[in-house]
Amino acid sequence: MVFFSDVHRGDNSLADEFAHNQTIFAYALEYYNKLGYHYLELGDGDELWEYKKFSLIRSAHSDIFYLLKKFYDDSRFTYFYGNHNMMFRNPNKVKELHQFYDDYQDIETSLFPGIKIYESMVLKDEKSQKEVLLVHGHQGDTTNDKLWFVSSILVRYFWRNMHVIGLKNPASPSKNRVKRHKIEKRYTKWIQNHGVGILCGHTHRPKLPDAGTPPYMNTGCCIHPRGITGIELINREFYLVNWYIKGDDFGQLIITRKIVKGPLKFEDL
Ligand SMILES: [Mn+2]
Repeated sequence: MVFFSDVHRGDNSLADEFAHNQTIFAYALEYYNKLGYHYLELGDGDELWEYKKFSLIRSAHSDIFYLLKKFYDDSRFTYFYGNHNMMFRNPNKVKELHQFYDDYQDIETSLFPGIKIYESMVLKDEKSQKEVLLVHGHQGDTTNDKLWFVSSILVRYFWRNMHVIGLKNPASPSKNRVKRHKIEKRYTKWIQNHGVGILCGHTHRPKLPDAGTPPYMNTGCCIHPRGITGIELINREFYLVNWYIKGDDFGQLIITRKIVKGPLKFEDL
């Protein structure tokens, strides 16, 4: 399995914070698809606060959706919603994911027919009986959970324009360290109260814990200035990975994958 979250796919304009990483993300998806991974996207995959219509995002990143469709058609794609794509709680809105208009062929064609949108899921290891809650993570953050509608309007009409001129929202947990720590503390408390680990996104801060500490894992995001981060689960072991562009010995740019931390065994959670 591979987990990414907070891809924030947008319209490929200057306001699209994912645009500069799309080549890296597409290459990573190709890698995971070839190796038969199941891709779980833990929320905020599509940036519906800034762009109301999913069709705009679909056509701006058609190469990415072409790859995602390969996973989906092979039952290896699971879509969770986060605060930025919470609109997909509405079954009518989900229909926008079922098909799209193919400009080249001039026809409506299927994308993710019958897709199910999840808020959360529990991943249970049969051998150790340990459990991990898969969820986006805004549930531990009031402004982004209960007040999501107000925040979404602010983002659509104010912050989107600010992004174009290079300014970021300082109150967003992804940009604010104090807020991020507060949310991380809440996750840890929840883990201790429930005896279940958490694997989420939302804060944009990647995290793989040490064995014996509270099992709080975070994928990080795909809009970082230098590459994307995610979590792989291979043979009951978790790895935190980073994909980025670097120069090789000949000065040619290559996309590369680095294990930042791990392995962390399921039984050590
Ligand atoms: Mn979020």
